[in-house]
Amino acid sequence: MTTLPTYTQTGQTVTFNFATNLQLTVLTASIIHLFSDRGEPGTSYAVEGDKQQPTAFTVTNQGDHYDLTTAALTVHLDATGHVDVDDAAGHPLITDYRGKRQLLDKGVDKVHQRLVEAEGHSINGATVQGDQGYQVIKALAADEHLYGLGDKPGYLDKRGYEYDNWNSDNPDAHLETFTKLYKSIPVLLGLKNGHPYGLFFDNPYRSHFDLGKESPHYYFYSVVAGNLDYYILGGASLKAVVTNYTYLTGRTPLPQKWTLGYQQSRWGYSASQKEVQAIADDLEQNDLPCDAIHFDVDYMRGYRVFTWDTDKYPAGPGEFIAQLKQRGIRVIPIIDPGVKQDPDYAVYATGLKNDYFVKSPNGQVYINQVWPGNAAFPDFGRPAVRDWWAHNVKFLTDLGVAGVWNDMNEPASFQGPIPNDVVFSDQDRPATHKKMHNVYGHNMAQATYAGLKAQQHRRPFVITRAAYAGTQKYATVWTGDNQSIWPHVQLLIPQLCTLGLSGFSFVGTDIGGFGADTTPELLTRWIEAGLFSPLFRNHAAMGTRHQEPWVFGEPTLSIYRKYLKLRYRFVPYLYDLFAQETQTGLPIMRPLVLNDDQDPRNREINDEYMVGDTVLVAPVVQQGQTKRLVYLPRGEWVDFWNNREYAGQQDIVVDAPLDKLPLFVRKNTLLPWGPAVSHIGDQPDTAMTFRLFGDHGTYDHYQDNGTDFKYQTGEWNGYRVAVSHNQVTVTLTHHGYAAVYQTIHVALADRVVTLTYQASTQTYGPQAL
Ligand code: MIG
Repeated sequence: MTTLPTYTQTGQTVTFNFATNLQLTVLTASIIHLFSDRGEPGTSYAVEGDKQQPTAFTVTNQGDHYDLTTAALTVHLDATGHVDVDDAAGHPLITDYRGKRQLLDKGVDKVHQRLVEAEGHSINGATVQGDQGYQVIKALAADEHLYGLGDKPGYLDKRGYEYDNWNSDNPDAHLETFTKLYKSIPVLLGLKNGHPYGLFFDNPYRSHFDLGKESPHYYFYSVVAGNLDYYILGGASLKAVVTNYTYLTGRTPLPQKWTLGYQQSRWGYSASQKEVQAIADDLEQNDLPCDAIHFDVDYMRGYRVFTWDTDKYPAGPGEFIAQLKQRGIRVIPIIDPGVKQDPDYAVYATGLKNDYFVKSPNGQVYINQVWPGNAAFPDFGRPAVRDWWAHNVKFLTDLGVAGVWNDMNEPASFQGPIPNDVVFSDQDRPATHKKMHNVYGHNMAQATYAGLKAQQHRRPFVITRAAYAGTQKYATVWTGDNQSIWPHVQLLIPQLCTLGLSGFSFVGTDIGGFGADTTPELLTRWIEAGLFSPLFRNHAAMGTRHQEPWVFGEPTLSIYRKYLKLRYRFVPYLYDLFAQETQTGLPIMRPLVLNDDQDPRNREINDEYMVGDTVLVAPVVQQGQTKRLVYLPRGEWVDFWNNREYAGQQDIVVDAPLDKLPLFVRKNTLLPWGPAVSHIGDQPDTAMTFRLFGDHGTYDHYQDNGTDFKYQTGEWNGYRVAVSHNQVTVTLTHHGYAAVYQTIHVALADRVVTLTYQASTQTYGPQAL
């Protein structure tokens, strides 16, 4: 029998003396870091700052293994280095698989395999490990569900599929056959026999997950290089696991309130002032609320980033942006990483002079092609390059833009992929594209965030396509180039919910579909299905059929308008959820399983989602369907449209004609009900309405100026609204923001009760019923 290794303990780190040392660091009772140094220098891009909290734990020798025990987890480590994790009650969560992998038999012999692979097809998706890689194999229970991994397309439960982490821009229709997309977020959430846990593999190199596809007995993670570096996450519920994961990798900061409004986009609008003007006019004339128009690559001078083609903007871009702003419309321009190779172009010349671009191994600036033709790629891993980029953002903020949309930052390239050995920096150390690829978009987003923050003193609005774990601290994400096909309106539910489980709360898809031609019915169902996606943007590719809300006439226009107006009613609720999210990491759009992981029915629902804890959305995602089955989770439910009440834990059939999004509210819920506005201004609201669903309810509402960081020094108000059988009360639970609501309306089933603010006592008199 192998004997147990000795160990040393320094603070909360225990180092076990194997041939290659294995370190366990207790960060909190529910977060344990497992690390084995395989010679890779550098620090994490996902985890910033010291996350260790003073935590009690014990290490005990159990004869054939050690137990490292905290209040929430026990890690068993045996003499051969196997790691098994139980929760505090002794339920196994994570168990090393002791057997050998059994490669999937795909019915191909060696000769054919070589032929097929020579044509570029992959037979066995498993990462080729090379001599620097390793794999981690964990046992699967018969009853085990696996969630997470960011934007991977497919279903909520990822068990039975395989995935790769290598940020990729692939224009084909994203379906469950895809193993990779734009983002690499190597976090798994599991429910093993109903017991929740998480595993976060913090290694940016190309990695692969096989989640019980190769075998029903195990799942594995493999990676081409880097240290063994992962986090064991516990928690009494999936919610607690998400809270722990976002404690570790960070949370989406509170956004500006207007960013929750509707946004209109199409690749091509920004080719001229006239075209954008026409869109703004149409929005207004058609009574469609809207907060932003996005400017795709066409506004630039020959696709040169941080330039504006002033010939196409007779008013001048600054003046035009100001005019739109006056009409309530903000401008979000796109910025790609590729800098046009043009010695007469200042951004390129400066980057070249200061050595800010990535280089071929021979020392020459590496050039590939993107929109501007030949282009150089900023070395975003370096702090100095991020600072430079942040400073470049000033060109746009000086013109008055409201945010920046980062695209192509996988990084994508038109002239073949960037070779692995191109020299990219890892902070100030030379590294390779192989290592830095998956964090390129992350670092670009961070630079953009820093630039906006420094110049605007507002909460930065950055949208990014590529991301790594932790990018949620800097950017909103969208799911890239979907298509106008029914499978993509279906996909938005599990995909956005999965991003939420993976730490990304501010997410959205291109409503109507980016590629291909939409249909009136598809567009209508999309605005319904995506109604609560925090990023709420209609976007389409140049060359596709137009899909602005008015182009199909009636009834599309009226239905679309009805849902835009409904969205604005829900904005204060969404904003409250964001305020909570900054404390809990819990996403806005949630799969049912996140709110209740103990109801087995919730564990595989792909066509319903929840907004916070109280709103249930069951969109129609099939062409031609006008009725659908809805599973109502535990509790009691009120049909939003007709107040009919239902008991939970049953399936009901609901009518869903084209103009109806099936929507339910948990019985006895109060919700804030925003004003009917066409734009979300920076002016404070003087009144707020709350709507009661059911007979009684309590609600905590958050208010601040919706724009800057003053809330962090206490400039916010908290309100507790309560409706009981005999009275309505509103309590100002925190008063730090001067613009307190003067009036509060509470809409009950049969009447509206109004309370007025008494400045002298800072109270709202209770109202007897
Ligand atoms: O190669 O800028 O995903 O939203 O409209 C395409 C043009 C580049 C891809 C983005 C899309 C954007 C488009 N871009």
